[in-house]
Amino acid sequence: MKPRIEILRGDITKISADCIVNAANSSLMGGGGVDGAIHRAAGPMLLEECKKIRREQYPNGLPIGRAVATKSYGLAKNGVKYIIHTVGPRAWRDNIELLKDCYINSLMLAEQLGCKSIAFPAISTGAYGVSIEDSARIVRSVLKNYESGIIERIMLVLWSERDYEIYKKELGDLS
Ligand code: AR6
Repeated sequence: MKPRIEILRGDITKISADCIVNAANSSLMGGGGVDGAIHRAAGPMLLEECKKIRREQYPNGLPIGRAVATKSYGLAKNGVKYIIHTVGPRAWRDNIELLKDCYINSLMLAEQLGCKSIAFPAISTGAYGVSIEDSARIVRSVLKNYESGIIERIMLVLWSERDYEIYKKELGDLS
């Protein structure tokens, strides 16, 4: 089954979905941008769970392209069950095609968790410097043939009007 793809403008911490994806860094200790917004909305228990993941699973940090899930804490009020944390590539030093892995591994993890809906921010397009055009192209390559027995809705949440317009132009035919 092909999931419904929705392109939305707004704040991912206000979205209702079974899981939302965080554009984290490999330390998993929080930061600015969407990561900061998610940690603020979820509350301090999220950082505690991230510290445990670092200790028990990723002492050297979460590698680029990989994904891990935590509970949603304060975001449960939106109906969010899980937060999936993934680390995007940095435009100035990594292969930006690794962004594909962020989306694929987040989708696979969401399926394993039984999520019917998932919301993504435009990973790597803020502090990590990937252009929104490259992001739209890479997300398109992942989603155009994506099918799932579990995920029914994929939301792509863009913060700025410009990013939203570019996604609409590049991915609108999939939605
Ligand atoms: N909802 C949806 N999208 C948002 C929100 C929000 N509340 N806030 C920002 N964006 P960034 P990155 C957009 O910088 O490039 C952090 O410090 C933003 O406009 O959050 O992957 C981490 O800790 C942009 O389009 O993530 C890492 O150190 C997109 O989200 C580093 O930044 C991603 O921007 C990760 O950088």
